[in-house]
Amino acid sequence: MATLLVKNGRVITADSDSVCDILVEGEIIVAIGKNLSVQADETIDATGKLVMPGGIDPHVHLDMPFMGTFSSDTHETGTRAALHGGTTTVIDFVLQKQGHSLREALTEWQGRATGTAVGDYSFHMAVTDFNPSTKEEIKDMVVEGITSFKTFMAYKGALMIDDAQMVGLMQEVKKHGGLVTAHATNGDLIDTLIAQHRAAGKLTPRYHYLSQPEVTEAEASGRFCDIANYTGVHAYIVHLTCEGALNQVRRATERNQRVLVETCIQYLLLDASVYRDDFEGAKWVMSPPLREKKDQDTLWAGINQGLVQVVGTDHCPFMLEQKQLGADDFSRIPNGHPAIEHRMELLFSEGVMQGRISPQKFVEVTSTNAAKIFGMFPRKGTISIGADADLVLFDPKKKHTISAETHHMNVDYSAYEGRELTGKITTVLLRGQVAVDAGETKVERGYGQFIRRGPVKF
Ligand code: DUC
Ligand code: ZN
Ligand code: ZN
Ligand code: ZN
Repeated sequence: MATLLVKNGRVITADSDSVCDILVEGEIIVAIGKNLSVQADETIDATGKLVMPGGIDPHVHLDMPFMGTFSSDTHETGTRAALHGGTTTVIDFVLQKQGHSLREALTEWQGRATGTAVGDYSFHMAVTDFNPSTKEEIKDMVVEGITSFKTFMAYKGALMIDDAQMVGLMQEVKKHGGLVTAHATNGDLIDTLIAQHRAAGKLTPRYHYLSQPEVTEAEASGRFCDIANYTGVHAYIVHLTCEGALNQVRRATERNQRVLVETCIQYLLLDASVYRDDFEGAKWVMSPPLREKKDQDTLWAGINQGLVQVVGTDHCPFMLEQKQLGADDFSRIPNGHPAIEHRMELLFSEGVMQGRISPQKFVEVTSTNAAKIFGMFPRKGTISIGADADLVLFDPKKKHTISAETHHMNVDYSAYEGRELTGKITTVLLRGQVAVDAGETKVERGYGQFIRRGPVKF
């Protein structure tokens, strides 16, 4: 089997930081040590670079039917862009159609991703209609390696489940050792505010934001924690954005409950000042919306306090023409923004280089914690003997600027246009193959594999 030696890099994992060599054989790491005296088929000199585990983005929506259109990155373009940004594994959401089975939805998503994904991927199952027949399918999904079940507490009529379904789902998932995750916002409250704004002729992107105030998220987050506590299931809140919601998680810890929390890069770096009465703000129309400076401070602190374990993206890109579906009505703007490619470099530059988080915390929240929570550890999420050789080589000094002109995502704008970053990914390995080097993709469509997952190990 072919061997590859990554020499002399500063190797950073969630629990170590030292200059050493990594020997890869085939897809797997087989040795780690200082000055390994081996003759490999290929050697990469990583002197002066950081070498970190390939990123895991556990929150992406690729080729997803949503709000009358499809998110614009396919499994091919989305995973390729992810690789350019050091993310070697993504977890995408399969959406059950209400009135239909989980199996049908899974088959549909497998049809889109199999043989097209460039990077590794897995699926969460979004249960949008929990009933006696879907209840029977939960164990089948676990057998398929799909151990996390997503719920929407909003988007009534399309995706939302009620509390009765929530409790039933949690009880069933608990039996099979799985995890229940939630888009935790109060759908009824949001729908009421949207209707009030529309009735008053308030139709610009700013009213998207004003229809989802902090209370809509804090209330649902608290309710989700409470029901999860009652059932005892492993629980995880996706894209948590604000102080009010994180305080509900903090409250849960006071009764010795642990609720796992993901935030997304945009909630750390961008704020609600982008929502004005012109249409430009549509670029950042997402749910939940961007929040305030005080919420950013809460989230950075939450990461260092261990209350926030994961930084994902909720990558859900739409072309500007698709955003135009809501030109006359904010409630029809497809929700979502593109970020899959820049999560790691943004977090490194704004987090590590600005002294807000340590390099090891960076590895935890971009990779290791997601691998543990979503049942892929230690195959993914670390640099250890026997793990997949998913490695990111990072030049911490190199400066560059984000632009839609140069990104790889299939979307015609950047949510971070013109932002200057310090630190650039130079080489990415996925299962022992050089997947990206000096800005060029080195693996083909179809190289990405479906990753079967096990129970929570966090
Ligand atoms: N929020 C978004 O912004 N897009 C996709 C789905 C979601 O919950
Ligand atoms: Zn059907
Ligand atoms: Zn969501
Ligand atoms: Zn999402």
